[in-house]
Amino acid sequence: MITFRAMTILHYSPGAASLLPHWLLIELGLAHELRLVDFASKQQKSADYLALNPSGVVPTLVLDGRPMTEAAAIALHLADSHPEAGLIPAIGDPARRDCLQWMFHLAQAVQSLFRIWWYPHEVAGEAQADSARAHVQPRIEAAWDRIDAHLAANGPYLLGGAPCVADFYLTMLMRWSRNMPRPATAWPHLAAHAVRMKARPSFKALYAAEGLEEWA
Ligand SMILES: N[C@@H](CCC(=O)N[C@@H](CS)C(=O)NCC(=O)O)C(=O)O
Repeated sequence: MITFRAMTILHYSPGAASLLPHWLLIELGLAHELRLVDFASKQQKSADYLALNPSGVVPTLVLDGRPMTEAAAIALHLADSHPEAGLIPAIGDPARRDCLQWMFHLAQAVQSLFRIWWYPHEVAGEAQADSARAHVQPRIEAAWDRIDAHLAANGPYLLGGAPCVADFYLTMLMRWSRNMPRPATAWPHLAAHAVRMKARPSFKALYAAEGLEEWA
């Protein structure tokens, strides 16, 4: 087990991909300091921040003086470092492969679609931004179809009866869809999953810490 000695620092922006590691830090009861990255002034592209996170995005988690990037990787690391919390099955447990599969699926097949939804000009240019969004919307909805069907058959959580780290990730991604034409909560099993995850005390603490109100 890894011991967190030096102050753990999370560079974040409210509601952004940093929400996942932030939520887990709270859920796991780990002391941490929050540092706001000001998107309005493009602080995420400043030389100081790029030295921590060359992609110029949040989150960055500084652990023992070393920066770590990529929300899904940070989440897995936090879950693995605190096995007592039961947020990831142990090596050798067959359920671990399902957890890893969901984490990579959410990162690769869902979060990446949201990147297009939020930043359509990156893939299609400013002139084609609306078209890129129109193309990505049904792909996000297809992802909800698939996960909702999985929860219907195997839920209420992704691995069955108890939440794992991927359920926290799923909740963050569902939250991002809240203003889309068909938010994730239009799917019944996803909606029930969101209600369960939002009932956790750590979710309320997360919202208070990030100053969030919508989708409470
Ligand atoms: N693959 C990265 C993506 C993170 C990401 O896209 N973060 C967004 C907020 S949700 C960001 O920092 N956007 C600011 C920008 O791209 O300038 C991760 O999962 O950590």
